[in-house]
Amino acid sequence: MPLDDFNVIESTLREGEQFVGASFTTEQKVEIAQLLDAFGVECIELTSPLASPKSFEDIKTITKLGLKTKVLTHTRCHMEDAKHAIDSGVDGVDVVIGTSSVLREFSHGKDLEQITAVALEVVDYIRSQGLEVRFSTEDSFRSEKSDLFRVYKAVDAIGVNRVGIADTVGIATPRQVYELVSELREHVRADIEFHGHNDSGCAIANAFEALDAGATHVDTTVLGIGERNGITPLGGLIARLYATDPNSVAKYDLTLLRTIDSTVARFVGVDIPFNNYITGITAFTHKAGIHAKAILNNPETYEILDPHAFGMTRYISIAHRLTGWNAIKNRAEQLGLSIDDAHIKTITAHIKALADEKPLSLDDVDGLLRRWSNGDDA
Ligand code: HCA
Ligand code: CU
Repeated sequence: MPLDDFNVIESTLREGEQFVGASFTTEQKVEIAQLLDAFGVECIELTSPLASPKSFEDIKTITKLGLKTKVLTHTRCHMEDAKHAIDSGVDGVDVVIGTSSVLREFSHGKDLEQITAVALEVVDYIRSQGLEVRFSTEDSFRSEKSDLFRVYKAVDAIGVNRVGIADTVGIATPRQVYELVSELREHVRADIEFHGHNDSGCAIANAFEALDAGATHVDTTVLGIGERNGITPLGGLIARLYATDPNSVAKYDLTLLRTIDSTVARFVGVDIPFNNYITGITAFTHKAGIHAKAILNNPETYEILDPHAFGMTRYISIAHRLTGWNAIKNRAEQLGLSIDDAHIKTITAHIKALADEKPLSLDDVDGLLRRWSNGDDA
């Protein structure tokens, strides 16, 4: 597919609000919406207007910001919800209803006939009001495929804009996602959206497979925040797509990712994880001597993502026992010190021996290099 023609539905202001640490103020929501708009996401999804009076007011505020991105809200597949959603001024409504037997029994209590009937009524109503509408089945991967396709085909026949597949519990594997989306692609003409939770660590791979199989829209949140351990992270999806083809994400302002991640991290009271895609503190850090040497010769040896494309810089860690003389030589050059290779090798051996005794800092290494270049032997 259409890796050259996909859309991000950024749900930090809906799924992300379901993260335990999230309780955004109006000002914070506006800041997040504006950052995501500047980044270039195609759609943002906001919490249901029925969640609270403030949620309703905040949707109205955000729809009046004049953003380029489409503003969507998310509600149950319910006429009352649909009416409120339309009153809030959004461009479109994402509706969802559970189709798995466990949700049918313990959540809304409707059978498939009733689900189909209400889906048709709500989709038709939203369309009649001139808004875009998406119909999604919660917990799609624990639903009977025949049930899913029956409802999807019914709403497709009356002109739904998008159908959504939701891996609500994070159970799906990339292969299952690929197969379900491919089959659905053959049965509906509507756009296809994928929403994947990360309980078993497959959210990015699943979103990528969905796109590869013909999905047109992928849901993300900043840092992946959401219910439990969240969904496909925006930065992680971007990393995956960039690694496949940098052109596929050239439409976004990638240099904003760091500000976006750090802003949302601050608002929800967490740090950016050290190993986060692109913006984690170690994402572009190289350590072993062999890696450092190759990176210094040509960064492509060990980097599939160019840090500069994201406004980030690479860091080569040299003050440890795995260091190599090429990296130490490079550091001497950075410091403007002229030391011949034989001496650099001796200093490197010394650094390794010292690092076996105690943790070293870059200052320790710099001090050693300076002393040797002054003709001092220790
Ligand atoms: C939830 C709902 C949802 C909806 C996804 C969608 C999910 O459980 O809170 O609208 O496609 O994961 O099923 O986020
Ligand atoms: Cu979800």
